[in-house]
Amino acid sequence: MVVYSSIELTCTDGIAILTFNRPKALNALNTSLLEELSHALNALKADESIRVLILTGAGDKAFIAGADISEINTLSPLGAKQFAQAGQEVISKLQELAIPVIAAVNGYALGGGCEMALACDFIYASEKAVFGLPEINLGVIPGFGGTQRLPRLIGANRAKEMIFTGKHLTAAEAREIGLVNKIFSPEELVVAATETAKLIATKGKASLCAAKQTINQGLNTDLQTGLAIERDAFALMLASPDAKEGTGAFLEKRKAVFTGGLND
Ligand code: DAK
Repeated sequence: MVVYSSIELTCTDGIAILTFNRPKALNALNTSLLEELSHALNALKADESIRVLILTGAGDKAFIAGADISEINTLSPLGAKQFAQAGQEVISKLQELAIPVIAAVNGYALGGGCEMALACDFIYASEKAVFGLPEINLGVIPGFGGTQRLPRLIGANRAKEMIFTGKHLTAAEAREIGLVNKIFSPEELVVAATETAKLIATKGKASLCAAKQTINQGLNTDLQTGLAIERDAFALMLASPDAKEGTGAFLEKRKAVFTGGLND
């Protein structure tokens, strides 16, 4: 069991909860946190038993209040490039994780924190959540994928308004524009995310991962290519042990029990 200092990782019944754990700095992203996150994502990728990941923040104020300003303030141009590369790599690694990932945003999700949530498959928020890309106030622009993932999710016009103004959005405003799926009280947030994760974890791991990959690949291509990707993935899934179990269980009028892994 690896002991981390800037994150916490717990795994129960196939559900991993990764908590950003620098509450005194509102869980701001520094190099050490990014390195630990990268390590944890590698470990989760290698663990066949993990079916869903939830990300959340320690304390009651923040998911992640952005990149650690005290660290980026000291960076040389080369250091900034290395920091950007580390951040982009780890956030891409998160987005490319085969299993579903839910962001449970419990407070400030600003800058790199908002971008971290955007790399998850969907976002649940507490009533206290605040979203924003305030980089423009620092004289820079989003550097961890915000200029690319936000417009894909909420549309270019709304993304431009958020990025040009740097304004904060409440949880309700974020839900209205499709950034957030659902809102809960702070106490219920992780419980609700875990309930959804448990439901997802009852599905076949291979078909979950194929659905995620197909949606993500399709978003970056034209409809015809996307449909071709879907056809191939569908055919592959139909040949899987989980498809035999799922269709067999329906015909036998019983509940399906999916035990297949990604290598079956
Ligand atoms: N970094 C470091 N420390 C932070 C922080 C941050 N982002 N945000 C908050 N803190 C610290 C505060 O300094 C304070 O520490 P102490 O003074 O207690 O030691 C503590 O957390 C509590 O914060 P406040 O006292 O400010 O709390 P308030 O409730 O008054 O305000 C706030 C909360 C979230 C509105 C405020 O803290 C705030 O505006 N924080 C900064 C938000 C922000 O601008 N975040 C950065 C966005 S820019 C790059 C790629 C990507 C990025 C950078 C580079 N490369 C291409 C190189 C990403 C950039 C960003 O994320």
